[in-house]
Amino acid sequence: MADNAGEAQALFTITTAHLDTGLRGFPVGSCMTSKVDPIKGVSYVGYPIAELAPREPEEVAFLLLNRRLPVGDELAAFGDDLRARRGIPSDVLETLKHLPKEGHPMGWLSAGLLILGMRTVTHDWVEDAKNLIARAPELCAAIYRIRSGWGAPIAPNPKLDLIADFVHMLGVPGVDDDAARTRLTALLKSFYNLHMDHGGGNLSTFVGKAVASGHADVYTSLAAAMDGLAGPLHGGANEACLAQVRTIPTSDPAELEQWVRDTLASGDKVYGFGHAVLRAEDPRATVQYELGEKLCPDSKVFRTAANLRHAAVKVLKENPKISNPYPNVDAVSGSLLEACGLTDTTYYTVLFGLSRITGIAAQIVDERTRIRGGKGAPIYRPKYVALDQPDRHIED
Ligand code: AMX
Repeated sequence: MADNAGEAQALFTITTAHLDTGLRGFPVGSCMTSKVDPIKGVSYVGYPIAELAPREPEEVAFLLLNRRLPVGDELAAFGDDLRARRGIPSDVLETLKHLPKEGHPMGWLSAGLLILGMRTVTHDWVEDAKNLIARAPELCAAIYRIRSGWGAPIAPNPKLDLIADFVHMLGVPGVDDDAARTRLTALLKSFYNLHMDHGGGNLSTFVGKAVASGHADVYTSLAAAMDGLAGPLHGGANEACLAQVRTIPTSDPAELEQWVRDTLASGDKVYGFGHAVLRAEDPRATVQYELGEKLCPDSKVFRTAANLRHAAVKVLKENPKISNPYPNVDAVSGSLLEACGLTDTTYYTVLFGLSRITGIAAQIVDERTRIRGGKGAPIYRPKYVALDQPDRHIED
């Protein structure tokens, strides 16, 4: 498609029935970083997500930015490049201290991105994207620490790689020995890789690219993208899922099956199951179930989520209207985060955002500097059909 985008191709027949359906499934652009297959799930530049999950996050970020894996000393050089870009001006961190504590952490993230942009923007798409990828961990860690009252922000440690440094800068109370830190780092590296990108049309990515199409800078575009991610129908679902798992009184498989039946009968959703596009278990869930067996097999909340994997599918399959009875990415991620020491669910979307910033920034770079022979996509301007607006005149 991208190679012959100039030629008209019949991808879709648009009728009035498509109005007011949230652009669901409309082909509106091309994406070079990732694609979502209903059965196989997401792949980044052709690599299945399960193969990328155990890699170093810098390697996966390099893949999205360059559309190939690093070879030779390129990974080390990219790591050094990101390291050299770290460091948030102290007055930006100072400004964060004045944000309202009752505001949701996603509001803080959006505000933080705008403030950071005001101080550090270069207006070069590639430079700003890399700077933001390098600095987002410090911003997110500072948001956690200041808003939660954990203490002053912790400065980056240039000896550490991106996510190990994030864990260092978080300084999570209770995660204070080497074993606990190693466990949280392993989890967050995987979490970061799994959440980086998910095709071009998900709400936050679409919003980020739309704002960038007006030539707003990377920071402004990513702030808008994070506003899109914040809602419970998008990035906020992991929070809702853990909240539900916490209420389940049992991890016994037979009792879980009955709990699913009772939940459906009450009209509630079984969070973490189903998907608008996928029609099989999300490979990002599969990776996380396996990781949980390694990192926290005895955690009660993880055991409940792991046993629900089978009990829920069995019951949801009995309902023919449910297109996909299988676990999605949110089925177990919250349980893992809690088991590894991050217990405040209101920050889970910030962790999702920290990772998704990388994918959206990579897609913005593609759309602004590579497509249409480097000219970039024109400003977004979809058509809204005027309804109930006949020509009228004011009578004297
Ligand atoms: N529990 C209860 N009912 C469910 C269900 C679930 N897990 N999954 C689907 N259904 C219901 C739908 O609500 C819908 O009911 P309706 O006809 O009365 O409106 C019917 O089954 C058919 O839905 P569908 O075509 O299978 O899915 P969809 O594309 O309309 O919705 C999704 C997809 C994810 C919103 C839905 O499966 C759901 O609500 N799941 C639970 C919430 C959840 O886990 N969200 C996270 C999704 C992952 C992500 O994007 N972060």
